[in-house]
Amino acid sequence: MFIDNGLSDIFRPEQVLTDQSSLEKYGQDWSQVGAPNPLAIVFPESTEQVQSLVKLANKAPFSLVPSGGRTGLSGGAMATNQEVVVSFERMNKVLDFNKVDRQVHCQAGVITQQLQTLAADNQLFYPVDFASSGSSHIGGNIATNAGGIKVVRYGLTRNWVAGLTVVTGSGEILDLNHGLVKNATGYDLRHLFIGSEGTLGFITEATMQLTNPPKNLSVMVLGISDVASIMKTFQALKKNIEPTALELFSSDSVKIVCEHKGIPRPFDTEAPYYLLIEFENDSEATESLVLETFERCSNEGWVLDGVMSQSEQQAKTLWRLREDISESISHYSPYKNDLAVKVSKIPVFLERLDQLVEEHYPKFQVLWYGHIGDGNLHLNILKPADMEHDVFVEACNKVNPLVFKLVKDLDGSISAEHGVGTLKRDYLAYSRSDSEIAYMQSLKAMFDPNGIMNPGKLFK
Ligand code: S2G
Ligand code: ZN
Repeated sequence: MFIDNGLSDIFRPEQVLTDQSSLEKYGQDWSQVGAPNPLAIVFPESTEQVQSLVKLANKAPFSLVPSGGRTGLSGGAMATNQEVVVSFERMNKVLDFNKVDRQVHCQAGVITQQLQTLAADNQLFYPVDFASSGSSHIGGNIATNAGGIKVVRYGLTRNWVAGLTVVTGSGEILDLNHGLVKNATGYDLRHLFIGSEGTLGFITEATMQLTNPPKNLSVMVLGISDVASIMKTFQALKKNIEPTALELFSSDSVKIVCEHKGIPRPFDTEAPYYLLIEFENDSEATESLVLETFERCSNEGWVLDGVMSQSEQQAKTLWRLREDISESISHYSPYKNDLAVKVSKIPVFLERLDQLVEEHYPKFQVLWYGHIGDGNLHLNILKPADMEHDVFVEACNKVNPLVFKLVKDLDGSISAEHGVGTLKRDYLAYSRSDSEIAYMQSLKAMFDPNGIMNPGKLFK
């Protein structure tokens, strides 16, 4: 039975949903870890309404789970314990676009692709992009510091947040940095909320920075002969071009995507690994440099074959080999690792991970793909069709300590871009020291003294 808890004093009836299908839809994210069990879903229309809700939640009390596009993969937007889910679907307005500052001031519920299109319509570019950009919200991208496929050239969401309006867990509205390029007036609180996964308060509005679009992009896909040749080829290319994207994917990923999506293989040669390089093909000189490098890498035996896009359409089709992996493997209910090490440590990381996977995942199909240019690898273990999901997850969890120990030994991160949520919460110590975790918990207590903000995420 739904207890109003005072929500009707803040929201109109159509802004509060309690029907079973809405509770299920809004009470989970793409991680689907645990069963959605929220108390209600509310749809605020302003920062002030979010503030009234937070004040009420501190009094009632009840917990709050922020909900954007719900494309998260670590359980950050799951509501499994009678929390009130706060969806930003109704806060989806662009509030201002300033051509001089090249900034967009928008509400948190603006879809990432909407921002990308607004930028393009004004001959500008919003450079954070990933497969889920058609449904993810800017607010959620900021709360998880989303990365994606252009990080190697443009950095993460954090680099593009010029200002934030937040409501803290104690119900205070903070207007942070006001879009300023320079502002040396103490701690930059904006950067605490970026990547906070809704545990400190709500992001209700953002001022996003835009930039000049890249020119004349070409995409090259290379078949790579073995793990050691991946970074040798990458280094050889990096000497001559500043890629806008550098992605790795394994042979099985190509097979599954081409079969699932009915798209052509990049070339006939089968290779164990593939590198996708996107770059600004802005002159004949650049093109011939790239082709010379391709020749040299082939002569070294690092590259087995390759193709360079001759049109925008062909570039898009080559990108699908990488961008369609996630969706093409979802029916295998993959066990996802999202690991990162410094780029200089990728060779030793891949080599030692390869041995570890061989030894400990023998019967499982393992897909390697990810943003190798940022040192970020998504190691996805596919569930055998005849294996119970829980048994499979259990078997994968068992290997985590070995995988995370390897990452820790290399000063890497057990969650490069998907966040901690609940899935990586118990492994935080592999990437953060006890003192760091203690400081983070003190910050959480300061911004959210009653612990109503997204409880159980990041920390127990
Ligand atoms: C990617 C998307 C989610 C996943 O493809 O880069 O971040 O791991 C991922 O499938
Ligand atoms: Zn990724």
